[in-house]
Amino acid sequence: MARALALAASVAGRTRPNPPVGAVVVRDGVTVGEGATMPAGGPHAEVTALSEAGDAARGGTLYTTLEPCCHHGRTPPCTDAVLRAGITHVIVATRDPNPLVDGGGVARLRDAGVAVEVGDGEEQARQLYAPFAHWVTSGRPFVTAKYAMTLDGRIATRTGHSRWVSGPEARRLAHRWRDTHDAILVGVGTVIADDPSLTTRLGNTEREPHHPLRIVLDSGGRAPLGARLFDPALPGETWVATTDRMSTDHAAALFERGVTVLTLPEDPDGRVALPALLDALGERERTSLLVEGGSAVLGAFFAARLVQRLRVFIAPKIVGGARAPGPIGDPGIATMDGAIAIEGAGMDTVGADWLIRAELYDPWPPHERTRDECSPVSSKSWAASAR
Ligand code: AOF
Ligand code: ZN
Repeated sequence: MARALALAASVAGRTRPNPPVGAVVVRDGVTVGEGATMPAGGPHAEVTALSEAGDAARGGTLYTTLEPCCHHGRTPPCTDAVLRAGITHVIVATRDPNPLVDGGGVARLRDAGVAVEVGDGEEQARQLYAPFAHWVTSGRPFVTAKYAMTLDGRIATRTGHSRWVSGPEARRLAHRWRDTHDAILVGVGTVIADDPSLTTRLGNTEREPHHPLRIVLDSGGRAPLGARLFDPALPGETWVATTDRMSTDHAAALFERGVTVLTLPEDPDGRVALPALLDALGERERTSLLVEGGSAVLGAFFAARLVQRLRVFIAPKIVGGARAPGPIGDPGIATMDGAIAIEGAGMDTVGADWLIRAELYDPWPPHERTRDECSPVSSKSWAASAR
């Protein structure tokens, strides 16, 4: 299962909207086939592993990080491929949170006489599939809020200087998060202040980077056309999420640079309505969104309670200053009893910095709602009825 989880991690960020799965076929103690999920429409992990194994799969064991699917989506059910291959044991890390599967794959295999065990590597698998679980059940991307602050809670000095708060190890880890996300978002204030490129840089020792879809929240069209983000030479895509307040000339100039302009409803303060943005991203099959700031944007996401996961670097340094900004902007909470409570946070050290990790919401609480048969509906008709 460790090998299957490593295969799954190797394709994280590259399979949307499908969850990244790893599968290994073992026969008489020898690995005879391996696979990882291909981009949507391509074969699932199990199918690749089974076809690599060929006849050697007969009587063998399949390790898979996610329950084999039993429905007809873009591809046929993996359970059929498992049965055809003559596999007699299946070890699954966790059940598929997709309501079309959700236990139906395990039930289908057991009905056919295959011995199925669920739970080996479950904790790691649940971490990996939290974004997919959230998207497939809510239709919106799973939101991770990320920021780096000093020990006195500042994300920049009083002059706005912010390069860098955290050290090189923390910044490298942040690039690995970009690598596994479907989309990344900043506000127009960050574009004006920092002129970021928001690409993924993994260093030359690792794999080919995946560049998430870059999104700028810019309700009035203030981001300068010369910003790095609008350079047509950048790898991957850039979108500007805006409202009717952006002038048509500005929208046309962005379009000319290859930028997609997404015009969305306004919230009562005249900013882009975040629920509408998340719905639009979910419909376009973006399952995970990394929100990198600045404080106005993080404030809006927290105020609307739209954050699922928190990743905070704390640098052992102090800058002070009553006007030096903190990570979460207006409006803020009035009294301590209204504070957003963070439970079960964990801490690691990353270089000289601390990393606080917390889950604000479990998209996939343990539940007994296990299907005892496969769903008769196809993904398409289910997705249509869910909206
Ligand atoms: C698996 N193995 O490697 C993955 C699975 O449209 P399709 O046919 O590609 O099916 C997508 C669904 O299959 C997806 O929503 C999830 O429930 C499951 N993903 N299942 O057996 C895999 N990626
Ligand atoms: Zn499948």
